[in-house]
Amino acid sequence: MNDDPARGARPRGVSRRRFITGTGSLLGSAALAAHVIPAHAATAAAVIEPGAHVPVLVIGTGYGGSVAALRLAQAGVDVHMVEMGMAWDTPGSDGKIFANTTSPDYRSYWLRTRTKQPLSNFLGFPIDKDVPRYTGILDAEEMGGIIVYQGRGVGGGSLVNGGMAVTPKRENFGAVLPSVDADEMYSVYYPRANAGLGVATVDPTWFETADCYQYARVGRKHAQRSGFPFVFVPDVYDWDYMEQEAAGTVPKSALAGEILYGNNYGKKSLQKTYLAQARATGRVTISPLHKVTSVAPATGGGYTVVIEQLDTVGSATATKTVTADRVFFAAGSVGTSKLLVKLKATGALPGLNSEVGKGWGDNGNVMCGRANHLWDPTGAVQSSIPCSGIDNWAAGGAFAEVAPLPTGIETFASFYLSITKNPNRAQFSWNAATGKVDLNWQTAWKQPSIDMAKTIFDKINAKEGTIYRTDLFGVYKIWGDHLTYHPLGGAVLNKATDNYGRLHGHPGLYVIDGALIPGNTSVNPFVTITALAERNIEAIIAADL
Ligand code: FAE
Repeated sequence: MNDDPARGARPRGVSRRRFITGTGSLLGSAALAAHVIPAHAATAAAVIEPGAHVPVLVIGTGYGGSVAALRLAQAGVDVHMVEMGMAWDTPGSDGKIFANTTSPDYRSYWLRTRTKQPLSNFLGFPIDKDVPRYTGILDAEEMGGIIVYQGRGVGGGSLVNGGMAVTPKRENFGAVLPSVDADEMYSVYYPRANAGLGVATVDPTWFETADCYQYARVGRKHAQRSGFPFVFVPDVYDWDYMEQEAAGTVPKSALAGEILYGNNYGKKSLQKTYLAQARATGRVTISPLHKVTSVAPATGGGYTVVIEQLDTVGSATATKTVTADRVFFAAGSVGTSKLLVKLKATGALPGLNSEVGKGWGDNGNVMCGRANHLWDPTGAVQSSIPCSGIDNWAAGGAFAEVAPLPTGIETFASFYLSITKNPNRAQFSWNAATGKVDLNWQTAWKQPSIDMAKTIFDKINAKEGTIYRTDLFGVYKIWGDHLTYHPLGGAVLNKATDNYGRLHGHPGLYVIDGALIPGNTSVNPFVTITALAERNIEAIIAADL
């Protein structure tokens, strides 16, 4: 019997004591995975009934869906939101709703029996481990040549993301959304989105002395010594709360390494902002653990929507058919694109045009680490919330987040997630043989991203006399080029839809999420997704309802 909680993940040749006191927190403890799983983790909310008729049905509860629900409800329209993930409002047997990044357990992954951690290795050793299959919070969806990480649950990506809330530079906006009036976006909708999301920046004075941002100060020093502009990046984390975490007066979240599998305190996810406001109108209800599988015109007007109710191992326990006068696709870039491509190909929505499924990009995401000298420690306790970046977009096509490596030990590593101007775009298509939707992205298409990231890090390494880490993504592998956190496109604005997200061919169907954005935002995407949704829903409410 395995009575050693760390045994499953412990690298060979590392003593048990060193493993637990050292890298143990990163590698995780199988003990947590053995937690008793609550039988009924879904809330007994007012879930949708078979045969129901709703004025508006929103598929998904991420940024686009939450904006749509709030603004429609404020305009007096009743909205029902359908979310395939869990409600994430009930603590597990450890008293916490969310699992720690350093110790993934049953709550951490969407229907996987083994974790798929973005940093798959540490000190060259693989760190993934077995977990019980469960409707967990992070989906590592394998789409052929790329793993697309997405949040699952009420709040969508806001549950798992770093909260970095970045408005693109005005001069880059024309390339992001060419058909949208930039003046309007920068004077009305970006400010509205930032206010609705609760965006703020770290106090620069506190930043200078906070132990948990030593890694960011080292990142700044290295960037500036190589002549790169270093910028503070706003976030939706409650910065006052983080200062209290550092002072030891409140339970820790960012300073306990929480992020990838949810933050128990401090982060203003959509559950605390747009969705809280939406629910407060009394007009918005949500069905968690409900997955939309079909939308088709109903006889007599509106749409027939087929929904599977899921249990926590992902099996359908009921199939419900409802009708909706209008349907908003807000299932995220991948979720919305997959649904629309399937519905067009199978004849459910024959009027959709041939742009559906096209224009998908990865926001140019690529990761890397650098090995610093012993006189440049990055800190044992690192805030899991990034607060800064290196801007080389204009000269080299890369904007790099100075990211944490919250292992709980000193690693002497600097870690970065770069967003790059990768020009490659992929397409979703229906595979009749498998009955699934494929994406034709190829791993080799990340090479431009690597080249652009190198414009920053080759120079810094040369200046500092340092080298790339080769132990984070495999054995002797420098680049994390197998994944994206930022899927965008697949139902591009003004192509698959009109200039406000109305799907061509089927009046009353709308796209209102990251699927509208053609593959890249030049920075982290959720502020742009939110601002575009604010713009579009305002026009839709004024003209269509
Ligand atoms: P999204 O938030 O993905 O919501 C879609 C929702 O629809 C999800 O809850 C799905 O479970 C649900 N859904 C899908 N299909 C169905 C269906 N058939 N039926 C019912 N429900 C369905 O969409 N962005 C930033 O700007 N800053 C960051 O710091 C940042 N960090 C990130 C870190 C990680 C690890 C990840 C994964 C993402 C990060 N992102 C970040 C990206 C950001 O979260 C993402 O762009 C947005 O969440 C996308 O918003 P959408 O509204 O498009």
